Amino acid sequence: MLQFDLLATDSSSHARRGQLTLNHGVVQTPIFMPVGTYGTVKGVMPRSLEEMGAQIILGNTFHLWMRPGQDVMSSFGGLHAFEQWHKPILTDSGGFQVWSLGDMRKITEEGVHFASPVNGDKLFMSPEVSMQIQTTLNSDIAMQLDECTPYELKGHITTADEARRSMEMSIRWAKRSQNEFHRLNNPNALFGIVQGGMFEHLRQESLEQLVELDFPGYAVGGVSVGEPKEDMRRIMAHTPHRLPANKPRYLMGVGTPEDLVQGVASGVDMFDCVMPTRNARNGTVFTRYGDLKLRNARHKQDHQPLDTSCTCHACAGTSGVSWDQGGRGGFSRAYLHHLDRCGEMLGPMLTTIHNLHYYLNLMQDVRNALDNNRFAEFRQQFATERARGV
Ligand code: PRF
Ligand code: ZN
Repeated sequence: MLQFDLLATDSSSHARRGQLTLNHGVVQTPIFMPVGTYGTVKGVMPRSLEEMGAQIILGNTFHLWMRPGQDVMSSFGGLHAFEQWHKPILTDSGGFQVWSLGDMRKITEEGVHFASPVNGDKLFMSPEVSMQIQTTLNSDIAMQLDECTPYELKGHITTADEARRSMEMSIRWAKRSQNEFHRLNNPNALFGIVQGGMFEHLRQESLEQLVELDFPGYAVGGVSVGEPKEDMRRIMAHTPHRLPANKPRYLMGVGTPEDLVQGVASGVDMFDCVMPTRNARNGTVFTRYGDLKLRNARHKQDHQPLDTSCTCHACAGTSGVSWDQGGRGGFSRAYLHHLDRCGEMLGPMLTTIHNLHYYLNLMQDVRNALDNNRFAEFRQQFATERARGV
């Protein structure tokens, strides 16, 4: 089941404020979804995710199929009980992950043949298999199996002909995914995925054919796959707002804070990206005033928190009052720099909490701006503050 209610629309852009009701709860949109590939948002306890205001997280069909496998997932009745997260979950279909295997796989009309990266076993992923696994996982939102059209392969930039063939196969896989999803009586919601590479006319064809299949929600895939930023912006400006207004729109694997705000303005309701969690583990931190490289020696003696305006547990400690608002501050840049130098696990745990809090809070600010009819003003201020520098 899925219900989507549009609460407000912005007059200066395609931005919308909405509410998504799923089997495991209600999600306020626009929303960022933390990535939990292996059934864990790396280094973060579910209770911390809740504290940060996470409403829905991602899981990965491909990874959970490799390990622990379908039998274990089935014995738990799905992913929620297994990973102890009781709010909504969206699972990606495996299309993108299989694609990332490179030379280890062979894609045919029937599906994808590949060797397990875990033990070398010969495996086969088809739209039907993906739906069977996602049904076992009991995710609130399942994704169709698609082929993520690459931007370039070994120096060759994908042509319109190649992008068309790939997009047309994804449409056939959308139908097969939908048939299998219904055959299995899956009680959740299945999203279709628009492909078409960097070509607007192919994106248009893809979305029209998917809309005919009447999915309860739609994703835009095949962006942020190594293309120049201007290509990504071009597709973002073209596709999302052309999808049905009464259904949720999800931009897959995007992006920076600026991309998210741009995405909202383009009419996107849902985002996921490994950037906040992965960058946290590499010592790159997002703040209101720009990005901060924790490994830089200039932080060695800095007593300020990562983000002086932030109320996360890392920046504000248990008080929840930011440094700028007169709080005593939480963990200092100096301390986090030290933890990183020593390879201590608390370091990435705290930077991950901060980065996710930043992304989730950014979307909360976006929702507040939309509720109060001042999204244009918000965008301006956001851009100015982010450009200031930490
Ligand atoms: N397809 C699927 N998952 C994805 C993508 C896609 O195109 C992307 C592209 N950015 C991220 N994750 N199934
Ligand atoms: Zn913080």
